[in-house]
Amino acid sequence: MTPERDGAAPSRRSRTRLAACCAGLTAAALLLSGCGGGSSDSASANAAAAESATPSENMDDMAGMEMGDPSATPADKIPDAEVVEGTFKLLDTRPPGMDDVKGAAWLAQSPKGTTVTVSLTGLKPGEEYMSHLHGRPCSAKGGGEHFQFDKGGPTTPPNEVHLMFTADKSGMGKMTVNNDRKTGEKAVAVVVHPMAAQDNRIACADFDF
Ligand SMILES: [Cu+2]
Repeated sequence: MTPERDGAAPSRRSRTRLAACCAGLTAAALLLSGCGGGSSDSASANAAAAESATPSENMDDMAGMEMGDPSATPADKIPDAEVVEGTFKLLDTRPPGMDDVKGAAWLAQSPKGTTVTVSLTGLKPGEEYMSHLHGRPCSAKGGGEHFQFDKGGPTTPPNEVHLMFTADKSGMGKMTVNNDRKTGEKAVAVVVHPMAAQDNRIACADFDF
């Protein structure tokens, strides 16, 4: 065997590993990209991707994409942070059975970055939900597009702020997520969606900047 061939084998293996990794990322991106684009094709692709992946596969796909830590300090309890708050209001795009959803969201900014907390009641027990920071007020198409730190960049964390959570037996859901960067006053709203149908915006909260 020549030295060149010895060198070629490991590089083939790493290419294979890279391809597998990217396929996983694509699936995760599909799953996450939901509410911004808004075509029904993407909604059914999201639903299909969610159904075809087991929970543990989803976790693998999303490694490195922070979407919430239930034990993190909530945004309204961060010391020395500037905190704004918003109250969730129901949107006309909500799915049936979501008329009792209520809650609040907090956005805290400090030298360490941004912390967002959402807290809701009236959700369907055991169902999964997704919240994002959005770039427009709730009155403008229910929050408009997702807020992005780098506009036109990746539609996944950490370039966007996503919170994924499951409602408990009483229909309550609460989640906190941290991001190293500060949103300034550009992330003006937070929207909550059913995980499996992210085009259906349930409720939106405007922050009181
Ligand atoms: Cu959203």
